[in-house]
Amino acid sequence: MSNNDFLSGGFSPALESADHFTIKKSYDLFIGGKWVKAAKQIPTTNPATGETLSKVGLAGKKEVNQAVRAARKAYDKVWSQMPAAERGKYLYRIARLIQERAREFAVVESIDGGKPIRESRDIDVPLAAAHFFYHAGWADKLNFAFAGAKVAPIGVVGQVIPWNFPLLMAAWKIAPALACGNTVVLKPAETTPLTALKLAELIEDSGLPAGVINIVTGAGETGQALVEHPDVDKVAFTGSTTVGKAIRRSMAGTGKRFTLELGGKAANIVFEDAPINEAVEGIVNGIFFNQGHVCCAGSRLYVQESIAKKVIKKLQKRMETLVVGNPLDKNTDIGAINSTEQLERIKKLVKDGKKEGACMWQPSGGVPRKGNWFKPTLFTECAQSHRIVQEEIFGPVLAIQTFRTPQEALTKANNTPYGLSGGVWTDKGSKIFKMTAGLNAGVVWANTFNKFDPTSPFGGYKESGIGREGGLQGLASYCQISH
Ligand code: TAP
Repeated sequence: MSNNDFLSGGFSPALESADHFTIKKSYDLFIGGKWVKAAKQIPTTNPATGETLSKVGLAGKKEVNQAVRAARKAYDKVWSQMPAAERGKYLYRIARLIQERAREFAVVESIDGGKPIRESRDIDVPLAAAHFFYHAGWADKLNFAFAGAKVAPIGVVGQVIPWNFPLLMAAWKIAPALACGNTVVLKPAETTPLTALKLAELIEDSGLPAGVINIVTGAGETGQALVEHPDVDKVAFTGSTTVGKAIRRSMAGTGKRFTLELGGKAANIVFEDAPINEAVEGIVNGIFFNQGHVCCAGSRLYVQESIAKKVIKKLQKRMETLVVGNPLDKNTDIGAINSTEQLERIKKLVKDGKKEGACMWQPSGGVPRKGNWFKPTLFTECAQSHRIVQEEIFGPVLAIQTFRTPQEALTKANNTPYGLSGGVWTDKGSKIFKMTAGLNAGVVWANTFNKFDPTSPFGGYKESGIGREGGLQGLASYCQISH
């Protein structure tokens, strides 16, 4: 596929170069500081072109067992015994190495996952480094974090992550675990293993003691073998609600600690007194960031009736300018859909939206010929009962409804099995307080959307999961705290 097969929205292509690093033909598993062959391998592809990028190990029960044993040994003999300040130094080193190799990580993330280079370069990679920096600082200050308490690590942590923020999710999980003195076995998602494997190479370079971080690639069964392993003391899972529920069931009665970060269906609420142009940018960022493959995406828009027509018109005008195309092109706003399975799921839900009577609109621009693409899409005339309003689509699809009073907005926004995030746009501070207090969501943004920071706890209510990651609350979930 040539660059001309992609669209650049009328701009000349501005491609990020991909010639400053190599992706190996195949990768083994990273266990106990060594590269270990798996009995089988699976391919990972570029969703923008369909080409196979590499083959990675498919870890089975045997390899998962080997990784957990390596993590246990490293925990008992090295990591839990090491002075906390020394542990912190390793985290700082990893953070700096991520910064040094930021361009490589950004490009690999975009090639393997489909996200626009502007996002991987400006959000995923800097935030991944920030998570290591932040938690490095806490490593020798845990007694101040939880003043008056006795703080101890938990042990071996099994971590399973999804494909929408592969490197960031790895950092988000590994950094606090290590800072608190635990060792980890991490399972990246099947469709996006490459940045986790690049991270394993970086970990080797950092001189981190063998077995402190183990990375086992594979499929759902690999994740299952990890979370069900009897010698794992804590499970940290980010993924779908369906799998999260199955994991929780499997852990019942085992005494394992766990945090589950699951799906979402956030309400983004725009009042008539909101700064409309900024709100439109916030709506676009809320739903089209990372192709809508975002757990906290603002996928339900509630607009006050008096301004609904105006907002929808401005939104459509803005959507006409969004460039769908080559993830490596700096002009691109919306990259490739992560996998053909996810593309099929989005198409199916959009079809159901039309069938149920909602009214679909898409901008006039095209999408590239090959690869997995879906145009930014909005639906009006939606009802609360529609599938596109109730279910997580995890794609660039927005369902719009109107409201008249703040109470109506709250009632509609809270009418969901999820409770991860939400947004409020208004000029009035009092309305912000009323709405943020009334929304059943773990994170609520006011006059902005999709802002992340390692100091800020993130997590959901109801079917969006249990526990928090980030900030002091996230740190607490990786420690045993006794008074
Ligand atoms: P899942 O299908 O649930 O997969 C997540 C991870 O779990 C993948 O690594 C997957 O492996 C693995 N897995 C699959 N079956 C498993 C099992 N039975 N036991 C243990 N692990 C298993 O989710 P996804 O489609 O990758 O990710 C999208 C979902 O993640 C969305 O619902 C999204 O909202 C949620 N998400 C939530 C958050 C937060 S913070 N709440 C953040 C990001 C994403 P394979 O890849 O090999 O299937």
